[in-house]
Amino acid sequence: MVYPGTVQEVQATVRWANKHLIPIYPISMGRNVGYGGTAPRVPGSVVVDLGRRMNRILDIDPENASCLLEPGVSYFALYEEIQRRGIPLWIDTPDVGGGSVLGNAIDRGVGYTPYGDHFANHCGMEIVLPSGELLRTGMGALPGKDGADNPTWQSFQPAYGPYTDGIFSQSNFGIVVRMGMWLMPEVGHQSYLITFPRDDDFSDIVEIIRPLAQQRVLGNIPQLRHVIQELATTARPRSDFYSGTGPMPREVIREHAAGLPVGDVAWVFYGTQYGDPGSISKQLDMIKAAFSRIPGSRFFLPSDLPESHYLHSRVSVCSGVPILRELDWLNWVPNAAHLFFNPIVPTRGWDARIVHDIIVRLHAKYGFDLLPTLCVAGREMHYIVNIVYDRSSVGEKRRAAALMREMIAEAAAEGFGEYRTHILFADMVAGTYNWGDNALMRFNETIKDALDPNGILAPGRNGIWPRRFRGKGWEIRGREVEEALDGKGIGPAS
Ligand code: EUG
Repeated sequence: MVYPGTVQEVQATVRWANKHLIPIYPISMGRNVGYGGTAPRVPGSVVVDLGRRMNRILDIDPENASCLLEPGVSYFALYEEIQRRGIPLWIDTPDVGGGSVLGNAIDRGVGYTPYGDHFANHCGMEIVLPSGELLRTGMGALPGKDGADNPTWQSFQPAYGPYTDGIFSQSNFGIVVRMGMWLMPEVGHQSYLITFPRDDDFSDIVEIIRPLAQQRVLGNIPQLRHVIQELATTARPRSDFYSGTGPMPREVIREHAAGLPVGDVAWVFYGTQYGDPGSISKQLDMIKAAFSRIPGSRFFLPSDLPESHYLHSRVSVCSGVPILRELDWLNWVPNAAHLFFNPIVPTRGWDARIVHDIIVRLHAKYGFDLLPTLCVAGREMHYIVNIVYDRSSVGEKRRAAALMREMIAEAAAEGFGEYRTHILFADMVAGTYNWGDNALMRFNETIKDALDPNGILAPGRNGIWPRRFRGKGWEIRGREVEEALDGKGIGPAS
């Protein structure tokens, strides 16, 4: 591990790695839970921990409503600093607030205020390239007066020429050491939930969400959850509800849901509206009218539900207050760890059903409870599956890995691909984006080899292998995942 404290120390580390041909693996704060945490893909890599010492908030600009951050600034730290200074701005936090603002944005994470698309709300980057050179993108490329930062670096994203920022997200082309983020002016907000009684209401719910989202009646990216999550977000273990093995039967979920605040339902929609009270009330009228087309749907405000109900946590997250409540479902099994499977699915009832059916069938086949959360936008939804497994059991880990592999392959065969994945599945997911004889990966490899000829920066990250490693047995395309779980690791030597 190295803990650089300055940009110059990051550059020195990169130059050292080039000299000795030792792979380095930058992390920001290393949470990345469900996606591989701090783990480098290649054993023997030096992890460059940018979070420990490069954790300064370099600027908060109340007029421009933006900030400039180092990689080690967490959602909590940014939130607390804005509160301390009394600035009426919101941050946007993902479900779990312990991670890095910069790291989540360049991994293209999601939050739940109107600024929830984190990458879309970043503005300007400073990047250490694999050569050790320093690059500023956007307006930052134009020097400010007398050596100052450019005054519009955090105001206009693309500036002039090719828009380079995208290639530094979900990649191993550079180390982002500074990044601007836009902040949202505080506004009134009202969270709510709507329940639907039948599992088969799924397609109709999706069809109703689509126009509401496209018209921007919905205020944020809402979440649609299955009622089993009402059990899981109580933080109680699964064994409180069911002592059998295999997925919890639907009747058992029903029986326990009946005793919980929203009752024996199938799907729960979590939304939030923004604005002044009059505007919110009009928005809610439209939303209630739209969903009332589904017989038996019911609308709840936080005041209708006990203080312990998960909706109260959504009030925080959806108004930019970071919390950790979402991790409660890790009590579900003993020694819990988790993996995410996240296909991008059109916001259309029919397509959603195809993916949903694959996921339901394969969870049953491999004996895992399906804990789905759908983050629904107007044209696509991130279908988030949490596979929660007992990490002390090699057998469960193997089953979880096999489930992942099969879901990736079956979804791809129907034309659906993941937006992000765990480091062990990066090659497989990258391999599904293979249109035109792998044109996209060949393009990525061309950039990788040009920028990082020694292949020192995060080899294998997001499935991109530098020439020095390519085709030598590092790629994980199949059963090697399960085989690696006995602790021997993966690579040409194992
Ligand atoms: C969640 C959402 C994500 C993700 C991982 C987890 C939510 C869990 C939209 O992206 O990548 C409840």
